[in-house]
Amino acid sequence: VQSSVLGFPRIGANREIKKAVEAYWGGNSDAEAVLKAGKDVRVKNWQYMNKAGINHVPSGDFTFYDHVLDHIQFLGATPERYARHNLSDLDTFFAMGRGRQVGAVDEAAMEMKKWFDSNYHYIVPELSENTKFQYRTKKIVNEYKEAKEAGVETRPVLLGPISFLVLGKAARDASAGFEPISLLDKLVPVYEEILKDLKAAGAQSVQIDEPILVLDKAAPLGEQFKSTYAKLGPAGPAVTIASYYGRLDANLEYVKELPVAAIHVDLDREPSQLDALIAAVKDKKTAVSLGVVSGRNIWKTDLAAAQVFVKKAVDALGADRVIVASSSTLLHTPVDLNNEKKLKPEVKDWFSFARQKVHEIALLGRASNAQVSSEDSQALEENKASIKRRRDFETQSNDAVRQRVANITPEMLKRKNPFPVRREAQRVKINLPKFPTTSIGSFPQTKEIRIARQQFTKGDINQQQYDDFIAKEIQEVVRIQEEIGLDLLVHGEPERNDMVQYFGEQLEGVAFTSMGWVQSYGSRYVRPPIIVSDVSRPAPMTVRWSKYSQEVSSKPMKGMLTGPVTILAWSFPRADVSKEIQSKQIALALRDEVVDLEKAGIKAIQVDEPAIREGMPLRQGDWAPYLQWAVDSFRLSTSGVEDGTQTHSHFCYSDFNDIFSSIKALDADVISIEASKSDMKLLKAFQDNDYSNEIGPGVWDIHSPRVPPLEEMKQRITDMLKLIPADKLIINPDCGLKTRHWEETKASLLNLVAAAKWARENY
Ligand code: THG
Ligand code: ZN
Repeated sequence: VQSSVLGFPRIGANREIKKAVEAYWGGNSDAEAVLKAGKDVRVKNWQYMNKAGINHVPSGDFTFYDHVLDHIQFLGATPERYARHNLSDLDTFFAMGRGRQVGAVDEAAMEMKKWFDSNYHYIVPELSENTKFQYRTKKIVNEYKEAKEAGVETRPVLLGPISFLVLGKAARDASAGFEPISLLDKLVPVYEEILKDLKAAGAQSVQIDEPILVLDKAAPLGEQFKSTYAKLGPAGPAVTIASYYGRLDANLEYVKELPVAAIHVDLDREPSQLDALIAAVKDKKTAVSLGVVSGRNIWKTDLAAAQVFVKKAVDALGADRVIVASSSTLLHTPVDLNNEKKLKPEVKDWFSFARQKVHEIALLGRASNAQVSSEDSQALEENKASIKRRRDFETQSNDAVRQRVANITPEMLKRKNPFPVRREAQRVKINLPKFPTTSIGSFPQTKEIRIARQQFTKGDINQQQYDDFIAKEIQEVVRIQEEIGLDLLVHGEPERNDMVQYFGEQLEGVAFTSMGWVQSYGSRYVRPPIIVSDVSRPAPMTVRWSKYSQEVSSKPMKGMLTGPVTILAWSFPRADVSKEIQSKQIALALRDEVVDLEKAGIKAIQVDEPAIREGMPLRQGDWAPYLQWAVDSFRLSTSGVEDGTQTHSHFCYSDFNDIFSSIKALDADVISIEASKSDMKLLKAFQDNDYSNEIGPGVWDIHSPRVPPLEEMKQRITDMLKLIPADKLIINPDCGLKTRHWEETKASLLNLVAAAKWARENY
């Protein structure tokens, strides 16, 4: 039995890569320093895994921004608008990832999309009939050689050609009906070249990731997989084809026939696929790579349970055909639990971050070969004891919370009256004008705000000083909104770091880390909260500042919360109870918060669910139960208020044509959506589906610093009114403003308010 890691976090244990690339972007260092920081992190990772005893250590998975973007570049698929500037490879790479406005060059970034059902974003390849793939840079073989020089034999990792194409999109110059997969015959020869090059450099094996194998859309691609791997299988080093994040299901029928050395499956997400896999390869020579150590969660692995899986495979296939592995790349987990100095020891004992997982995998490998040293058997005993302590804790849960979830009634999921009745009550209570203007919630997080928060965290200023600072910020944000003439105000959220972390820090049953950073995109990282037990709200979380903001304004104020589905999606969930239960526990805590806000005089409350789409199961057959509990959770959190209190929700990624009935079922009084970039197709769906509540499709794309002119906003409103009744239309930007600067924020909001005034006069 051998051991392998499919990929390791590339941010560095102390966020070295963020620091290096941001210093470079800011003009405070040079390319040499960036490249050196990259090499240092890579070498550290390789040596760490090697020393731990991992047989297949990954190389090539490192990136300064995104690994799909690396592939775009080294496969020669850099769009011409970036290639034409004759920048260095590094600068061209960053121009694609984050855009570039330097001198004569003014290029926007390429599109970014959520990676499977995770909170990671990848850069979307742009492809057309004109794409000419070539073996453009030697990143993969160079990193293999670099590892070898550092004394570590590695297994290079590539994103497979079929996943690369399927994850891409048609470029603007593609002809109508163009399908990226049609480029497969042009792409595979480049992969063959890379594999030959790797073999020449001495690589024994290579890992080719085809994560799309766990999606429904891979079902019709059997022929493409067969023809591709008929070439890649024998081209160079021994190929392990890796699926992860889900189950192969029927795709196993063709995957088992591929001429590869090994097939990897994710047994963390889908343990049930082991039997089918063993049966599928039993009469062949193919080895199985068993993803038993989670790449998606931070729980210590139950090694005894994992050993049962391994033994089953060894008994059926023989030890030389079994590999123990991480379920997926470890990219989604923080680097090192030992960096956490503030976690309670009994809680810390439950967790395992990337470095700890490496040891679990290596230990499982040795244990499966009956090569346990006395140290190893002690580690196995300790693991058993730790898992038992965790299980004991789980059963001593918060009974009151569990009772409350068990006692949820259908009435609790419903507002007191249907929307038309609520609407009249809200007209009386809030009295907003026609075409009311509002924002999505956050206002610019300035340098001053970040500094004050840092000073407070470090203890350089005390609670009183910090609170005074926040109060002053809120006053200022309120004053600016009044001056601009907005109708429904917000407090601007200066007191919040991350919209999920902020709530995680205040909820009981949720642990948070000080160094548990996980890459979200490029140099942007998040620290996901960890749900460790039953969740409840020991005290109001947002009432103080919302109430304060209402006290300093005569205009109505909107309360701002993150919804239960999103809090759960952007946290590490616990593994012992269902997501449905966890989501409903969070929903009940938020329900109390919503009611408390209402009691404090807040007349409109927004509960954001930007993650509702990405949280969907990867297989369509699994959607219905998810959507049911997701919708129920949202309704549970928002239905405790009186008719006159207006509930809002916001969705960042409004790609929800296929889940429209669920969006409708949320029954929020007002929803704001991103529509400024996508065309009016989305709004047509609202009309076609008889959506009857109020809608605010963004009139301003806040993801760019550009100030949209008044005429443009008027035109957008005119277009919207063709599909949305005048008495249902809200005027707002398409997302929160925390990443924007004040200058463009003020200018754009002034135009937005002027556009609404114009609409009132003309409609
Ligand atoms: N919070 C969480 N997940 C998210 C978002 C979020 N996923 C989707 C989307 N929003 C991702 N966007 C961002 C945008 C900015 C940052 C992270 C994710 C960011 N991070 C700071 C950094 O890396 O410097 C650290 C922030 C902090 O102090 O916590 O700016 O909004 N959970
Ligand atoms: Zn948004």
